[in-house]
Amino acid sequence: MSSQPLIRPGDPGWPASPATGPFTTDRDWLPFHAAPRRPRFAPPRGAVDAHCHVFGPGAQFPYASERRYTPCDAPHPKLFGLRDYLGFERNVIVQATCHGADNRALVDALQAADGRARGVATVAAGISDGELAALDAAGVRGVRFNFVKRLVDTVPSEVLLQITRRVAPLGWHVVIYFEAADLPELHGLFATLSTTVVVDHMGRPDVQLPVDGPEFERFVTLMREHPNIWSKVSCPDRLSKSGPPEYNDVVPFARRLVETFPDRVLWGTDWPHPNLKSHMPDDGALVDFIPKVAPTADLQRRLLVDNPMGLYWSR
Ligand code: 0GY
Repeated sequence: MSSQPLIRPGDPGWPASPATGPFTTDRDWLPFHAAPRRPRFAPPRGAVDAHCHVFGPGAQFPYASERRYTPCDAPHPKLFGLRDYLGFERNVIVQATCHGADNRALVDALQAADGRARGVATVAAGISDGELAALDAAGVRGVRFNFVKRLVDTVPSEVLLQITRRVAPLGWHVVIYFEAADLPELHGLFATLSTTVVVDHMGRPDVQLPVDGPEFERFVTLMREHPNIWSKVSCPDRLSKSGPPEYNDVVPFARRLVETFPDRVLWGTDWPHPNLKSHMPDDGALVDFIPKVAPTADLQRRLLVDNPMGLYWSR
């Protein structure tokens, strides 16, 4: 149980503070929204924010030397305060690249969550069985492989397959993050992963291309041909050209996945929204994106409750 009180939007301590410890937040870093509004859409009981992060605080959980960015601190009392404020009950916290394969901030957040958070870690090939067991005990249920070149160095496929073989017996899944343009090159690797595989942010489609055009069709076909592949219909703020607060150009892409694969989709805020350059989304507006892509109560319940509960809270 956390001894740290939650910090909600509207509380004096809510607005972002710079990285603490020996760290300096990047000069062009956009801090998370200082005053998100309450969403109009009320998530169903038991809703899960299945993609979010914790950053530091740097003084306690140092950012990794190999990181490509230094964020503002975004500690778990704020993440859990936002969870309550937006009407969610649980979080899936995804290890961010600024912490590399040092999962201590993630584990600390999981241990503070009183069973209401699960984690997706980043692990190196040399991780011991004992370390994997400790992550599992803390609530980690997956590993993340990142293929976005601005965020990480390339890891050889053999290493990723070796890690997959190590975590599969624990019942963990693999989360993959890549750009749509790189899917043809990565397709062979993804097709060989035998665990459940969850794709971040719909494989980052170019939403200026048609929703039934070759690029997005390639992704839909990947999901159709591989029933173990799921997608998060998250991050309209990263993908949209039409912009906030509606992100209308992203709606057809997310809605297509929700309607075609209703039992293999997840949704998340992506708080605290690393590396955004154009604007910082209002988290309340992001929640109001949900009924546009999952228009019925049944689809909303699967997206926000049944699917994440089955994947992350089955034991
Ligand atoms: C996201 C997206 C980004 C960053 C990371 O781990 C990360 O650093 O995932 C991004 O920069 O697109 O899902 O948070």
